[in-house]
Amino acid sequence: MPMYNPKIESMKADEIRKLQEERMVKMVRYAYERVPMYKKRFQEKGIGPDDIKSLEDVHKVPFTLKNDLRDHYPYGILAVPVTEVVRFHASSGTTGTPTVVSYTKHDMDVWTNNMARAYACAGATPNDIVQNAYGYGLFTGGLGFHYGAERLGCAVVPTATGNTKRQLQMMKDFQTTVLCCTPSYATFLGEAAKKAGMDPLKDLSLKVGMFGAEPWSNEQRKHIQDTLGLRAIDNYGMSELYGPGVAVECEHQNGLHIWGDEFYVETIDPDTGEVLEPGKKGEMVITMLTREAMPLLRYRTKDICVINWEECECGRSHPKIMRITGRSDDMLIIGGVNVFPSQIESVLLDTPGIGDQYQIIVDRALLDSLYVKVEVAPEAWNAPGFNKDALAKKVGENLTAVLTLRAKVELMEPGALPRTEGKAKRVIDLRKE
Ligand code: DLL
Repeated sequence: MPMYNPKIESMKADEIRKLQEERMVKMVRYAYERVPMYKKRFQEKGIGPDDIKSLEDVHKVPFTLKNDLRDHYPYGILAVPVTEVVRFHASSGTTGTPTVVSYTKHDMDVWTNNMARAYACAGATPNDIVQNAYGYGLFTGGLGFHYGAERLGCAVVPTATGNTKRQLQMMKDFQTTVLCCTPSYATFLGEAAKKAGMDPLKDLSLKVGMFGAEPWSNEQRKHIQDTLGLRAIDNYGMSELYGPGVAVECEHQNGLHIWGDEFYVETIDPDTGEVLEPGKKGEMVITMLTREAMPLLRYRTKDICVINWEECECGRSHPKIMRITGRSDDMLIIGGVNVFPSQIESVLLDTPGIGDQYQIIVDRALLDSLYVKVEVAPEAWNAPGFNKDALAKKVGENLTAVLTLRAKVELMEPGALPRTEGKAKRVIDLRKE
């Protein structure tokens, strides 16, 4: 498959390392000089930018955490005047405060190029018709996949998420060849097509699926490929790292190429912070090498994976990350939306009449919705005129407002949820195989 930028994509590993080293040294100085948080962190460690002379020194650089973004909400990590920002996106923080990310014109260009590379890597060409069923808005999926496809020269159909019937109709009528959405929505689309009497293998023209934003398995991949008749490609990214387009599989579907000229990737032991050898499973830590608006040094993604520097059959020598196998924190991804149990808890605690015992149930059958069982506070339960349905509706609305996710709420009598002697089991994730 032709590369979008062969000069960069076919660089050899040692050339990539050299470029990474030059860019890393520059980026550390840039962040130190422009972001007070970084200057403070370096000074606390008793080091300065001069101590980072090569990639061997990177382990000395302090980590950045999601909470740092929350603590500096909204503009604290900006390294440029806000007038140079051309785009903001935001994703869920671990509590109510969102994580804001910002982009200069240069950053938008890098992101869009990364996405164009991703499409070409997956096997898309300028002749393709791309149906983009990721959410448009603050979530980076919609606009990221949109502009990347345009840059490659494809025709984009910006359907966004939902409205499945219309989605399928357009896919058929427009003869869509590339589908972009979460793997769970791809599965749902396949089932919905069959229910509507369509034979996706005959009626649709799909060739490539650009799937990501949530964990998925090889079995799920096989099922989607067999149902929709396309090559299902894994796409990894996160809002803090521009959005999608950080790493993508090629036609060999054997690990995701992470663009080494833009991202310096390490894996660490999540407990000790110690850097691990390539090939050892650990938490992925990424430094963006040319980000202008919001430099992030050694950002702890909390995603668990393995790095592999072996050259791929496709001719790319950029490092690969093998499929994400989990997270080192408790973040859940429901229908592509990131949810922290702590956010759910704070909504429940803030709703008058609600007790302090709850359970979060996540199941594939519920697709993109959340199911919460929660006890009513005894005073409210016993109050004359207590209206259970009205309270359940209120809790559901509050959860949806904060999480941007449909929520089904079941109110329980005080004491009805099981008590455990140890840690309460708050999350029941029925999706885990
Ligand atoms: O999910 C960006 C994106 C959009 C990626 C569309 C791919 C496609 P966030 O909402 O910030 O950004 O969520 C980032 O989602 O830390 C992972 O835990 C998870 N994630 C993303 N892609 C994958 C994947 C977007 N391919 C968080 N496999 C990340 C497993 C993934 N987990």
